[in-house]
Amino acid sequence: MFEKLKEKLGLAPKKEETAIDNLEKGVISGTDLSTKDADDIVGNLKISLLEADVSLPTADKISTDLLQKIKEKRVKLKGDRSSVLREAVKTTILDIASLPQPNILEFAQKKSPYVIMLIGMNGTGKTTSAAKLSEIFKNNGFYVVMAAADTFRAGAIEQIALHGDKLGIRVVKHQAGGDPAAVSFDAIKHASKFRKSVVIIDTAGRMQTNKNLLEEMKKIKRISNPDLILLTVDALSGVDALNQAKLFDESVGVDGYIVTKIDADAKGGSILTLLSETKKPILYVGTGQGYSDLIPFSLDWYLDKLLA
Ligand SMILES: Nc1nc2c(ncn2[C@@H]2O[C@H](COP(=O)(O)OP(=O)(O)OP(=O)(O)O)[C@@H](O)[C@H]2O)c(=O)[nH]1
Ligand SMILES: [Mg+2]
Repeated sequence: MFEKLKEKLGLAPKKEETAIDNLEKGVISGTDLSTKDADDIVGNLKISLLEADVSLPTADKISTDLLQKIKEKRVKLKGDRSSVLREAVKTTILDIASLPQPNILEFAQKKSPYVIMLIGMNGTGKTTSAAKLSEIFKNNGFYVVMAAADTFRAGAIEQIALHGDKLGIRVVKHQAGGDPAAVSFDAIKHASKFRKSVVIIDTAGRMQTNKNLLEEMKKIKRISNPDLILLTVDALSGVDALNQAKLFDESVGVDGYIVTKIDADAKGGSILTLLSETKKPILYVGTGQGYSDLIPFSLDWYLDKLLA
């Protein structure tokens, strides 16, 4: 997914001139970079960020801060130009998007059962992420229970039950069409019998317009009182990622994100937008369809890929 944004940022080898080529040329020719040159270069970079699905306010902030840094570092740019420039882009984004990175394995050590509720739009990867998270907790010595609280979509209960069978993880389920809050309640009750346990609640996918499902989600929250509510966001959703984050945060409250499908051909900008505009952490990223394809997010890792 990183190639496109990298290319847009002018950091991938490319035939045509990039913003960074232009910047380097200004320095190589020995002339100081004029204010207009720097403005042009950063202006191009801003367009590139927008094309890579970064939101306007975030692209604005990155551009303004980067311009400032380029001006400050003009003399040093005469040395190792590319690395100085990369560093400037990196520190600009770090300043804007760094957040403390919560470690949920540590949180779960302190409370049992530790309850995680997964919410999100249809098809964003809730059920798959529930299975992947279960595997992580199981491998760390927790007794894990998945609550099949998507009683709405046909086949959803069977889908999560199948994951449970494959992983050897207990799935608490009721009938299709049943009350998802009651399923969650039963899963928590079951997990309470174990000393070090985690409950992962898989909920039904919601469209922005579906008021009933939004109400149902609030009820699950009320009854199960989750320790952590994670929103799954499909990396391919681009600029809509922010709308989804706002909608779910307003309706039920979101503690952080799992950004899924970053192995697909996404542009990657939604990650920066989510971090800089909602100031909520991305806990994990989904990198494929296998159970082990969920890795803890780190901004350094993301930027290393982006700026490699
Ligand atoms: N490539 C890739 N595919 C993923 C990833 N996460 C989920 N998927 C796939 O996306 C599809 C939808 O995933 P689900 O987990 O069923 O999504 P959901 O949010 O539970 O969907 P609904 O319950 O219908 O709302 C499945 O085919 C998953 O295998 C990921 O990180 N990478
Ligand atoms: Mg699902």
